[in-house]
Amino acid sequence: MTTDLLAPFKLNNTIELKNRVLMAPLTRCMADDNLVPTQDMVDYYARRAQTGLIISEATIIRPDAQGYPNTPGLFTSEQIQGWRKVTDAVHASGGKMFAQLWHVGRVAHPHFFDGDVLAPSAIGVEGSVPRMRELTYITPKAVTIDDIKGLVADYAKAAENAIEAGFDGVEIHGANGYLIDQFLHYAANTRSDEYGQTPENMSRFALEVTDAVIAVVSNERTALRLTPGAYFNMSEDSRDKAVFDYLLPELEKRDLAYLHGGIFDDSTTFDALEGKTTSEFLRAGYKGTLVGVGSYSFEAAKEAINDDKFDLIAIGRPLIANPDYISKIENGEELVPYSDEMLAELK
Ligand code: FNR
Ligand code: 8K6
Repeated sequence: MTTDLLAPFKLNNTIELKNRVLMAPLTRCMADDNLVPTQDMVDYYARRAQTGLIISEATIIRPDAQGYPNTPGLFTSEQIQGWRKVTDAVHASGGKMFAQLWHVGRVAHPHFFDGDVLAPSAIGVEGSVPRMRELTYITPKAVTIDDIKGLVADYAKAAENAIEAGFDGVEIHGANGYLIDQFLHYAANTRSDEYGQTPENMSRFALEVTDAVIAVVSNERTALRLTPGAYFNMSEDSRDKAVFDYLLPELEKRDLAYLHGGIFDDSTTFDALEGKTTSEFLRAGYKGTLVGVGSYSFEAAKEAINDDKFDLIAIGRPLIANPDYISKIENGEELVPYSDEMLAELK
């Protein structure tokens, strides 16, 4: 029997999705100057409510989490009210939505806020802020234990704000070389205390954030995105695999809503992961609900899910190009191909 991706899927006792096709989190840099979602964002997300679950664009948990212009936040009452309009519109159109909670760590730039750029260790990234090339990245400050406690508390507060804003749950952004991922990779974490050096220590921050978020919104409304293979803002280290080998069974015990791989092309294999792709590696180490992502067509996703490679699919760029992706698939209509120029406007 083949699985129908367009049939409902029960995530857990709290959340049932109307189909297995998720909208991947997609940063669009279109919030207003107070980082509040706009009416264009309300309409953009509502148009995509046919997907089983919309994952919001990465949304910063506090000012020093920002590394790109006009990325929305979830730390002021104005931002919460702005998101409320988005979630109301998505719900009115029959959809569900999680907020992706974000801190970019060392990829932050002080152009956007007052204060230090924070990271596990004082190791900078090369390069500059996209679209603002004059802003080159700086060497971050290694966080103190007090900084870490504050960060964990602020992830939990942002999760609480997300529920107040009407989201059905949250996806913690632990992927793509941002703060949580910086703790998980040797290239960015050279700490000598209980947050560094061993897989257990390097996993501590990710697990503390996850547990703090679960404590306020419940495990059934908490998801996590991870990038075991370094590919963006990060370089590979052969020791990285051991960190994820420790982390994945720990996460399995938390019975999350789902675990999500963060990758642009899931055919990419990683030497540090014994030649596995992101979804192969996560599937081997984690038995809970897994979301696959990364350059999948609907047909390829159907095949992968039927081969039990993962349970749900997240679609990113094709959903930028086709707000009506689900009905096009249902009706066998041709999709509009994605192009980078489409990022200039919220359609
Ligand atoms: C992304 N991606 C991304 N990932 C994430 O975790 N948070 C984010 O905010 C963003 N933002 C973002 C913006 C843009 C313009 C692109 C193209 C991608 C990655 C995204 O969620 C997804 O993993 C990739 O796009 C691969 O999926 P597709 O597009 O091949 O279906
Ligand atoms: C202002 C620019 C918008 C910033 C978007 C940030 C979200 C991450 C998307 C960046 C794309 C990077 C692609 C890296 C692919 C590497 C493939 C090996």
